[in-house]
Amino acid sequence: DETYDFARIQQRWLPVWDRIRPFATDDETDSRPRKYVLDMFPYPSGDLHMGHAESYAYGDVLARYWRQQGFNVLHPIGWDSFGLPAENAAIRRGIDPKAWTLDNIEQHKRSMRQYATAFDWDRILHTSDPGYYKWNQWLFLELYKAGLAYRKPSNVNWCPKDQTVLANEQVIDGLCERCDTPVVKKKLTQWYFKITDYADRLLDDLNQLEGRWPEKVLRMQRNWIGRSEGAEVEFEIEGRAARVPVFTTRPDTLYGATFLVVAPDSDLAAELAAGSDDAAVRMRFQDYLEQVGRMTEIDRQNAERPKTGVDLGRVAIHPITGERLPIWAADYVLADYGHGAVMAVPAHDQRDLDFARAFDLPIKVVVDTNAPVTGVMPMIPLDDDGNAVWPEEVPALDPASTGEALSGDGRLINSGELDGLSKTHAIGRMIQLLEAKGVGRAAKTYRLRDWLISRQRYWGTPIPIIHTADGQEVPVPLEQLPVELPDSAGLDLTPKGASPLGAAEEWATVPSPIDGTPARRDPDTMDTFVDSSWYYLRFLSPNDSERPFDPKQVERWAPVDRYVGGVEHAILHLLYARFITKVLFDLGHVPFTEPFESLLNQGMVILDGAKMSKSKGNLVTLSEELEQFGVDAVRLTMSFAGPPEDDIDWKDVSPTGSQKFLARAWRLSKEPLAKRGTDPKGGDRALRRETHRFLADAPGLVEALKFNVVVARLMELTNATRKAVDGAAGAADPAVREAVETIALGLSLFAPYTAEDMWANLGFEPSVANAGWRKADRSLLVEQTVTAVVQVNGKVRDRIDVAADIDADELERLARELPGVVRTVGESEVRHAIVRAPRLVNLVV
Ligand code: ANZ
Repeated sequence: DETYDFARIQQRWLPVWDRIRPFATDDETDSRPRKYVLDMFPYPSGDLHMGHAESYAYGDVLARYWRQQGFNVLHPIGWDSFGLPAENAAIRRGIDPKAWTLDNIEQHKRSMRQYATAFDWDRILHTSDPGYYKWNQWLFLELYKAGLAYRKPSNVNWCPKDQTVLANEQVIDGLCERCDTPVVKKKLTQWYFKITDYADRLLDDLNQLEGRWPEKVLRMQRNWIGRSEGAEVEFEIEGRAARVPVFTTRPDTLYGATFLVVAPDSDLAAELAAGSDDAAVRMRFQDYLEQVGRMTEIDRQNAERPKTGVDLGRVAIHPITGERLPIWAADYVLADYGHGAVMAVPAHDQRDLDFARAFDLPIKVVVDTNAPVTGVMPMIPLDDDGNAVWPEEVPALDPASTGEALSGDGRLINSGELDGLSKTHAIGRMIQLLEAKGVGRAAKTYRLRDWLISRQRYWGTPIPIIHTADGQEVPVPLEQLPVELPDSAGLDLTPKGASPLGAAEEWATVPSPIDGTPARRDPDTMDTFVDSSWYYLRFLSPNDSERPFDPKQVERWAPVDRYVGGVEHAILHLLYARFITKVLFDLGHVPFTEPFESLLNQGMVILDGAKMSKSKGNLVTLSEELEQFGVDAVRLTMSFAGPPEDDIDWKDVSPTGSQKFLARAWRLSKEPLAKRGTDPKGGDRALRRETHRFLADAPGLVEALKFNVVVARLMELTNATRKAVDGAAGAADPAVREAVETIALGLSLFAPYTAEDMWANLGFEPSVANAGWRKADRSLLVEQTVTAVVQVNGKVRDRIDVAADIDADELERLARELPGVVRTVGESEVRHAIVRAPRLVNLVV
């Protein structure tokens, strides 16, 4: 049959691959160099969609490429199968989350197999498997023992609709990331991982990833960690024993501090208000606190909003001047940043200025922002004729009337010993002064918060802690892990603000590991980001029941060479995985500190410039595309669309075009070609050059992630081959066979079914995926060639086409291998070689 029929080809090769398992990774006996290519594992909800198809196409190009290059490649897949999607779906349909999850995993597996993903099917895992989450619990206990897991009561982000706590990272513009409900604050006792201990390392180590991770991701991580450098300044409070610290990035402006502001929802505000003699103050504070509690995070951080606040009727003492400063509570100060309190410098900070103007508080200028800071003249703007345009007048240093804070650099004024210094010098000097007086020091603060891992939901890893009747928390002994989830039957999973596990009486009641008296299991489950923070290690020994990962295999494979996935994980997942890797390093479990050597974030598949979604009704369904165009055409289209990090508008691409190209390539394999193994040397030279150019260029292009260029080059090679077949060379020219074999090898990265079928047509055994890349013959790459004459003892014995710029050594080497030369020289020894590159070689024997 001479027509390209993708459905028939798919049917033909799937069972063969099932049998020969081309992507099983044998690591015990294999001494080839290794590559670990990892696709972010999916949530098993619904069938695969266009986004998966794109991402897996790219991961596969890389995995298949390294295989062809002779590497032992690990390319595993699993499912991130705990979490709200499963639980919510289960609640809506009244079925067991476990059954629902397993069904979805089966569906995914079928679709991935059909999509011909190059996964090692012997290493699959899913995180809701007790054999997996046992090790989440182990990990939790490792952190707990190291003092990195702790419980504290705190104001947490609460989604009133999902009835669950959210990490800061899951609150997007004040809304729940899942359901867009405004998030409110709620006081709860929760488990945290102390990621803030690692803030500096998480930030500084990003420098190592420069050039290997997308710049955008590095920037997002840096902003998320948000290191600010400045000072901690302590203020004495009248009627309070301990001083109150504030964090400031501008200690140089301390002389301009005219009041303090504390976050209303901080413990300090409550304490200060309670300590006021004035009952009216106490009442006003209570009212204000309630008002603030009703507000969403978005409102609160909106700088445009009129400032609100209450005077707490308390007095702070300025640490340098001894002035008495009023203390206010206001919601523009956040309870969980810095120390939850600020020294307000209204002349130089806009928020403080707005507040001071609203409540008529003093404003004191301490930096002359008109004064030049360097010895050099300030830049004077020039007009079109090049004449200096002198400012009409120097702007007034009067923020009280202009309403504009003077935030720029300048020279210090009204600041005692700091007068005349620039901002930078004044910051250094002030820190010295504070340190000398023992009332402050250089300090850093971070936007990063500790990682809240408690969830009041059923479908997650139970936290392996037991609470005794007398209030102690006791780790579940290792030999009792996993703490398995109780059956969901009979449990009410609908969110109520407390974990459904607490109601599983039989499960929750256990004897205390200390003395056997009745105790209770912690009812919360872990954030699923714990599961995905280390899964890349589990793939190395997924069935090991003795330990989370085998150190020998870790040594062999980890860290991941190439991680492929969506930019939506740029912050949360990657930050947590980096953190956990550093913890595991510190605890001696892994020998490296970064999990992912390089990262590829693919763009989105969109339609008509818009994100696809069910609700918008602009969904392109993967299964329908596959049905219509075939797996290979869809995969090829993804790779051909453009650089992988760009979005693909499915309106602008042509799976039909891809399909036509594949048919053209495939038909070449059906031509009456030269016999397998025919030496291509005498074949059509122009075509051979095209073939070897492709072989030479494709590896660099794949490694630079220019998949689309590789596909374009394959199209060119296909056209050139067709021309040779239909032209003077003819199908039987050995250069044609060489070209078609090369096309099949190249296509094996992008269109595995077509490539396999071509390979079979060419007379080879499956699988083309493991055939091995061919080395380009360099001598064919240059356009300019000359024919060199090769003599033995002065008699012409052979001729060879070589590059015009070939060097003498190379020419001699090639000459010695020529059949005519080998025949003549026989066993004799070449005593002398006269080489005149590029035209003549004379061997003297
Ligand atoms: C005095 C001052 C003077 C400030 C000045 C700025 C300019 P970043 O850069 O984001 O770290 N701040 C400190 N803790 C705060 C909190 N819990 N809530 C709201 N604001 C807080 O910002 C650091 C600055 O933000 C600090 O420096 C403090 O105001 C304020 F001319 O102190 B500054």
